Order: sequence, then C-alpha cells, then structure tokens
Amino acid sequence: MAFQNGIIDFRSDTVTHPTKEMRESMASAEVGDDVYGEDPTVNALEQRSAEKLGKEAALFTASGTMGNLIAVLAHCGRGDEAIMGTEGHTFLHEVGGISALGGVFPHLIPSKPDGTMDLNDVRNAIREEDIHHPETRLFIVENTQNSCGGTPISLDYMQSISAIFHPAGIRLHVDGARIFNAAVALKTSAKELVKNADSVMFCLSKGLCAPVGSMLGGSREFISRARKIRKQLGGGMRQAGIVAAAGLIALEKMTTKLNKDHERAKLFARGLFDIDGIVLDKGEPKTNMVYIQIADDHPMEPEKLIKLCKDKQILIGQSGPRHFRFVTHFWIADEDIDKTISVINNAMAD
Ligand code: TLP
Repeated sequence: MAFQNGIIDFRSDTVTHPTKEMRESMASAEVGDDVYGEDPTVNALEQRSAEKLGKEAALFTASGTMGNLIAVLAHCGRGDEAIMGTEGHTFLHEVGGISALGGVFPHLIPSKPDGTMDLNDVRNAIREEDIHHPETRLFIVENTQNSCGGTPISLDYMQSISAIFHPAGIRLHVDGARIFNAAVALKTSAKELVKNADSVMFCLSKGLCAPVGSMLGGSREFISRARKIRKQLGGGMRQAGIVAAAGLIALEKMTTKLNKDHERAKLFARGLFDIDGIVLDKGEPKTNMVYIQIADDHPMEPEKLIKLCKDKQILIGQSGPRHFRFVTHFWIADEDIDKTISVINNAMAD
C-alpha cells in the first residue's frame, strides 16, 4: 500500500499521509479560535493527550521542533544549560533554536549506541555551585532514540536518570517524538515510560499519520507557561481543530498499529542483510528504523543507489557518506518491502 501515486517512501515516517478517516474527520471538525481557548477539537486533543501521557495538561504545537523548543524555553532562562546527548535530535536537527532563541547552552554528553548516556557521564555532567558555571536546569532524553537506530529507552533507565537529576533540582524533558513506538516495542504504555518526566513531547505527524502537529505534556503550571511561549513564537493557530481532528484519530486509532511497522522493519532488515555489500549499520531494528551501510569495498556509489531506487518509484534517504536510513510506516506494506529488497539486490549485483 504505497501512496496513491505509487511512490514507496522510506525517507522518514514524517512523509506519511493522513488516512481516509482522518480526512473525513477533518472535513467535519468543529472549530473555534484556539488562541481564545475556544476550539473544542483542539481542547479534546489536548485533554486526551494529557490522559495518554499521565500528565495534568497538554499543548498542541505546530511541530516536534516547536514542542521541544517551547519545553526548553519554559524550563530554562537565558544562560542556563540543558544537558543532552551528542546524538540527540535537539542538538543535531533543531537548527540550534534553543541557543538562538532562548540563549540556552547545550551541555553535550556522548550518546551510546543503545541510545542511552552513560550514568557516570550523566552524574558528572551536573556542575557544583561555582561562580564560573551556568545553572544546569534541564536534561533531555530522546525516546525512541532516532540516530541510534530508533532504539527504545527503558523505564529502568528513565528511573535511573530521574534519581540522579531530580534530587539536584534538574528537570527531565523527554523528546518522545516516537514515544508510542517505544511503548509498543517495550510492551508498556507511553504513560508508564514518561512517569518520571517533567515534560514530554510526542509527534502526531510521524508514524501516527496526522498531517501536522505535536503535543507537549506536563503540569498545569508548566503548560500554561508553555502556551504563552507558543504564542510568543507565533504558534497560536486559531481554527486549528481542522488539524487536531486528525490528531485525535492518530491518538485513538494509530498507536496500536505501530507494531506492524516494527515487524516490517525486521523483515526488511533480514532481506537487506542477505544482500552482498549491505551491512546493517546499527544492528537489528528495534522499532521502525533500519540503518544500513554500503560496505566500503563494494563499488556501488550511494548516489547511484538512490537513483536506481528512484527510477523504480522508491525514495530512500542518506544518513551518512555511505549510509542510509529506511523508516517503515503505515503507507509501506509487505509487498513494498519485497519490491525494495529485490530492487536493491539487483542494483548491488549489477
Ligand atoms: N525527525 C526527522 C528529521 O528532523 C531528522 C526525521 O525524519 O526523523 N524529535 C525527534 C526524535 C525527531 O526524529 C524529529 C523529526 C523531531 C523531534 C522534530 O519533529 P518535527 O519534524 O515535527 O519538527
């Protein structure tokens, strides 16, 4: 079940289109002015999201990047520091927004291949009071950890870091863009995984297929500050119920389908693993991401592989010099996986 135009798009789960049910609910959504708090569909989405996260309140944001940025701005003041992993999305892919717009200083500690950060590094990152030091306010952990293979981060780990940071008065933000993938993979609930977090962002627009939007959850007091910052950033969205309607379907109907994407990622990885010259870059997939590398001694050039796939209506995304990330999602079916394995197999054998 590729897209209507026949394209099989592995570049990300951000490329997903809304489902038919989403489009229908968008067409008939009740709306109001959300800046006045009067959009019933947005209000329902915020309330349902808060319940799903086990938090007091939630806020609809335009994107995951905006949700993370608002969280950092709500937790930190100018000159404060936020600790995060070297492979964290906030460090790698959010345009330096926390520094550019918030004056927040990123304190990096190495991300391990399993997506966690070493607990000793985590402990050592907390600075003692000293006139030379910035105030450490926040720790950001990503779940699933995208650049480390889409690895889910366990509740045990979340508890260990919260036991380190909370006594030191440092808050914990979860970039849970794919928290429901993590919950499915770990056979638990999103609520359980984020119970130690002070704030959490998740995306409606990735594997959950909504066309736009992310949710930021936290305490009532935190979300009311976050709401004001969203307005300050120009993110007050008026009749946003049109898009929130799709978000409600994403939340209620799509989270339970994610295990299919994970099964397909495993199937796909197995097929790719058997191809001469393809190396699984980050091991067996644990959620919906398959990272591969073209072996250094294989003559295939990455640009050529991209083109050969494109000629067959398959879009693939490069994640390094000879590296690729394939993301499985609702719009990729078993036959699309089979077709892609065969296209790559033929290309590599040529
Ligand atoms: N990730 C995108 C790209 O930005 C890399 C992708 O294709 O995976 N947190 C995490 C962990 C993410 O993976 C992303 C998007 C975001 C935040 C930002 O979400 P959006 O794209 O809605 O701003």
